[in-house]
Amino acid sequence: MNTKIIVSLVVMAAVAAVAGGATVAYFTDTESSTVNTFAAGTLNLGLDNAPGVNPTGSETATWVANTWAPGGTKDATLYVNNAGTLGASTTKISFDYVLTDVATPASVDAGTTVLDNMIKATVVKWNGVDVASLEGKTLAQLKAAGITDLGALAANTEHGLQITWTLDTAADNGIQGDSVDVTLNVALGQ
Ligand SMILES: [Ca+2]
Ligand SMILES: [Ca+2]
Repeated sequence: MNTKIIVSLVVMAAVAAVAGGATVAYFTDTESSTVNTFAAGTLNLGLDNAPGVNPTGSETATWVANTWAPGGTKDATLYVNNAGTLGASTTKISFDYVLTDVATPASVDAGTTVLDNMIKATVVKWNGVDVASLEGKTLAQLKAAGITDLGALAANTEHGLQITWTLDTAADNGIQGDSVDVTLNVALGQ
């Protein structure tokens, strides 16, 4: 290739570059996606002895029976409320208690039964449906059973946990004057 041809090619390339730069003028348009926000929801459990009050905290004294005798019953419903904005996939309950087992007075007939074996949950209903795995269990058996999952609880929803406690007619003088302080723990899980 001689010098003239090389010079001509360089000139042509330069002309092409100028011409090309002059002709690139495409339309464009730009938009933005804004206000993309992220906020955490809430999972807020509440318990109450009355329905429909949208509780958010704990409750006391749902089931109270004093001066109980064999055959006695106590029926009440604890209302379990998901006051949050997120649905719960699990509603887990467990029972615990402190037993005060006093000596039967010498002035009455002797006995051998113990109160936590004599108190039974004869009816257990969650949202009106029997919880077969818990019904008929004594307090001692309920504690030993550990955690029971009652299932989902949607946001802004309340279900009743009805329990009828019965003092077994098999109870004897061994429980006279004894008492038990029961705690029912309820936990919502996402
Ligand atoms: Ca709460
Ligand atoms: Ca006793």
